[in-house]
Amino acid sequence: MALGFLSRLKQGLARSTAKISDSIGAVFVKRKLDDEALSDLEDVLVGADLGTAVAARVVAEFRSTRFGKEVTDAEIKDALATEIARILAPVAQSFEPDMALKPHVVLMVGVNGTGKTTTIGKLAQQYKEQGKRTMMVAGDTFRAAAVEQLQVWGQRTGAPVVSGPANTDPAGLAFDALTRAKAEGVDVLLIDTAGRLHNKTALMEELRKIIRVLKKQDESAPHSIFLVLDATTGQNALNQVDVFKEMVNISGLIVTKLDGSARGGIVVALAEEFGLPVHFVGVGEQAGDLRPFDPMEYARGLVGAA
Ligand SMILES: Nc1nc2c(ncn2[C@@H]2O[C@H](COP(=O)(O)OP(=O)(O)OP(=O)(O)O)[C@@H](O)[C@H]2O)c(=O)[nH]1
Ligand SMILES: [Mg+2]
Repeated sequence: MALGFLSRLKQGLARSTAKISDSIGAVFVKRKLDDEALSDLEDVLVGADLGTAVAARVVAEFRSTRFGKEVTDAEIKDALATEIARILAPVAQSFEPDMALKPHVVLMVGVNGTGKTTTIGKLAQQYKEQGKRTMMVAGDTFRAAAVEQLQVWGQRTGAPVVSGPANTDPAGLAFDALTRAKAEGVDVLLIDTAGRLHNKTALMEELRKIIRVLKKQDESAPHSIFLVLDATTGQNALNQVDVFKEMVNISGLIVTKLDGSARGGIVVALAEEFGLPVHFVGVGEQAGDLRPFDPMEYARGLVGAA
């Protein structure tokens, strides 16, 4: 049976929730919010990957509004969810392709294994269900398996996959795909890229070349560049944003594998540090497990607020 929107996210976040919720439960069994309790709370938040800046701010907020009062763990969770949702609200921007562009060109970038190819497949599936026409580009021409992986999604969704022989220039592939997408009236062109090349400079050159070549045909392309981050890497995701921001103009983030991780708090740290839009979160391997990002729902799910 298909799980509803909320239960799916909740189930996905279960590990993060248990970690935060249990720690708060242990710290706040009806007690006064004093220095020691606040310090314990800060430890819980840092331990849950929210980042030291967020943890300090949340604790300062609690100090100014509730210091010396008796609090229950439920009250703490409620207040915490509200605080976290406030941090997340500005970055929670759902993504809708601009149907007037024909095609809206999306470049998917990120370190290897974060979920770029899977995310492209999930998006193709969702767009198919919405009656949008999608085309995928197997821009990771390094690995044969990468092309096959995309072709599986192509078969599932009926969306054409543009690919070339091994080691084809991905920029040329992207250029040809854009020509074809325009001719065929495609709504969304999803371009996959390699996560790993021999070094950072090579990867940067490759990504920049894809962008340069797309612009020859359409000055405004790519219209979106999504950086895909794997939540299980925790704080390392912050470094990846730094690295990729130097290479290309990231328009938004997608955070995957929240289901396999106790590090859902990383989304809060990302929001605080970069303020980049978070368009989707991945909570599983099925197409339906790529969810738009709702700040209050996420915050309540994360801390285990009822
Ligand atoms: N549990 C879980 N697994 C995911 C999620 N997103 C992707 N995966 C899995 O993560 C693995 C890597 O995903 P890929 O899509 O191949 O990652 P990639 O970024 O394309 O990797 P490279 O092509 O090697 O750069 C696959 O086994 C996916 O099924 C998610 O949200 N949850
Ligand atoms: Mg891939």
